[in-house]
Amino acid sequence: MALRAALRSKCGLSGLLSQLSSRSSHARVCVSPVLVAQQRNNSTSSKVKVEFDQSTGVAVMHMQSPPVNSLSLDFLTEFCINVEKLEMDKTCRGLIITSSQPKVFSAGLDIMEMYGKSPERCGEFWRAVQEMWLKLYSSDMVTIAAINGSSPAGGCLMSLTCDYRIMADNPRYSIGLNETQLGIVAPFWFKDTMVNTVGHRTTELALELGLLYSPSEALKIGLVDLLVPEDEVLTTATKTMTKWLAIPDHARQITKSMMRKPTIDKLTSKREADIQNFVSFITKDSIQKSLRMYLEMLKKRRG
Ligand code: CO8
Repeated sequence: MALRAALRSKCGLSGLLSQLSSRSSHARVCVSPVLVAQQRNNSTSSKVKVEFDQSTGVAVMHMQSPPVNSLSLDFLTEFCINVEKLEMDKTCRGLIITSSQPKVFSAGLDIMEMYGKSPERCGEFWRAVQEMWLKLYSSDMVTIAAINGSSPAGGCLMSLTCDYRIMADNPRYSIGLNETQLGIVAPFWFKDTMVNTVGHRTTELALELGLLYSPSEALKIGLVDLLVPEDEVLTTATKTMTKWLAIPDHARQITKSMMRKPTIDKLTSKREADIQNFVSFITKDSIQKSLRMYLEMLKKRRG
């Protein structure tokens, strides 16, 4: 609950984290600073596991929320806390995001968070989705998505916020913003992130048709940057990270900000209105009906 309250409050996670780090400052007097940093950033919460290698400055975040790493409010809260912790630790320069679940990177937003929930709860959920996007899209760290499974909708969005995307070359996997297939509409900042990656026309087709691309199709349109055999996704991400970290941080960070700031500012300035839009859209009877049908289709497909 304290974590969720932090997400809602004005000073947000930074406030909570600075409280936490000031609480632990006594411990640092008698313990090696390297050990403290490692302890601080190697964490296993129930849905996210972080391994931080102090010697390389690279953290690997494993999403481990069965069965499909869907982005629930609890998941997003833990995820954001962990990203912010790494962001605040200036010895952490790179973040690789991957999945511990077989066959799935992330199934996107948890549909159960949008179905049959109160407007207040929907608003809280949407703020957490925005927070995840803002944290990742504006991160000073080099971020690489090691996409070792399917990555529809919000999973694709999470990948798109990264600086580089490496996907498993397995034709059974797919990636894309398929919202229209659920009868819902990707908001403007999902659209903007996709446009910034693959261009306007490709995004228009992709979003209107709710297209899910195979890895080779995704590579062709630039939705991912590299395909590798499934068992090489993480090692390739680690090698790629070394290349990116050879660029001086300040130059890369300023360049990243120059490319992304207008898109980030657009959501920041319209954040409350975007939450209101989401809540009034998602709670409509017709949209709830579409979501119910989609959930039933998912279950039937399984059976
Ligand atoms: N949320 C909640 N539960 C899910 C989700 C999800 N996104 N995806 C799958 N599940 C559930 C399934 O219902 C199933 O549950 P159960 O075990 O109770 O039957 C379980 O997870 C396992 O699913 P599968 O058997 O389908 O697993 P597979 O390994 O065969 O397939 C896939 C994995 C490919 C990820 C597949 O589950 C799938 O396609 N899922 C749907 C993905 C999807 O369409 N996500 C869209 C979410 S919407 C979004 O992210 C952006 C919304 C923007 C909102 C804008 C509004 C204005």
